[in-house]
Amino acid sequence: MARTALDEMSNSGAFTRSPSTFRNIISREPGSPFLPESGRYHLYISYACPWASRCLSYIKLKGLEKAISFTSVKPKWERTKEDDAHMGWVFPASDTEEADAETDPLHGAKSIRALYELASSNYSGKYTVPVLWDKKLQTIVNNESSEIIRMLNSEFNDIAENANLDLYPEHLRNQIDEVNEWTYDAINNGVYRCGFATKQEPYEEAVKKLYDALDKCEEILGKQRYICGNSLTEADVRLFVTLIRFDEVYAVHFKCNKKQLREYPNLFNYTKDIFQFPGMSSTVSMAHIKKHYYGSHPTINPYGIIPLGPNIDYSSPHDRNRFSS
Ligand SMILES: N[C@@H](CCC(=O)N[C@@H](CS)C(=O)NCC(=O)O)C(=O)O
Repeated sequence: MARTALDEMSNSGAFTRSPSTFRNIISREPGSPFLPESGRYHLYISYACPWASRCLSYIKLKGLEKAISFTSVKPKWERTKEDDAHMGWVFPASDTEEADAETDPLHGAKSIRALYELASSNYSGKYTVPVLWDKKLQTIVNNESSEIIRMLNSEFNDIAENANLDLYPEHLRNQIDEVNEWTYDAINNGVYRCGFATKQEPYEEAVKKLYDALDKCEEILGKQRYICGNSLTEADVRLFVTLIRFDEVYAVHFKCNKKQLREYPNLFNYTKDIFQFPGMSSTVSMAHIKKHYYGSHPTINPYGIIPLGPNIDYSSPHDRNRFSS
């Protein structure tokens, strides 16, 4: 049976995310089957999805828009086939049906599921975004955002407009890896573990871990501009995609309401700072984000009502210039 994240609940009531399956690597190494050629790859995203938004952020930050095309699906999950009950990401029927969503320019596919079925006849995992598609070999290169961003950072520098921006510099690698480990577990995936828990205990465990980690970030960000020092790194992009969704969605939909993000002065200003980094605001569609979460998880929000607030203006002034960068 076709699965979604809503099926990844253990008997203990805890949400357990399964690993991604397409794990090919684009590399500049001679002889690599996936060379970083301009125009060869296409990134399928949903503006709603934090993992896909990481990848889109890299396209914008590295200046790869001319080299790598991208398409966003519609925000709300729909039936992906008439003859089964699977709900997932679908493309609009026309480019005018939904703002910021487009038809599939490569195959005219109806759904992300259809792309996985084109790439593999016996795929049995979830039909997730992001999907990095190879137009040359007609297959999925990789569907794991943490790996896609590494490739976008380092392998396309011959064609990237901002080749000098290195978000995973050699001297910070250990620190970035260490921060990623606890922020992924407690924050990026942590909000899902709060929201998708079906029993009180795993929910409380996830909430505790989440707020301990947010408190830790708040403290670090009281001393420096970014999470690994005074320059923007991969660890910031990874944190940002969750923080920008926090008050508008996770605080309500995923019951992460012990504290709102805007009650943390450093974290809140930091989120604004990254939002205002050139290119970043174009990766955020709050309309898609809200439509997706509130509309696609009927077990959590059966009537699909979208709360009207809080409508935070992330382009308003922040105080992060007090640190050098
Ligand atoms: N490990 C993946 C996770 C991607 C993921 O979970 N994407 C969600 C959207 S936020 C998805 O497409 N879910 C589809 C489903 O659960 O059926 C990554 O980081 O790339």
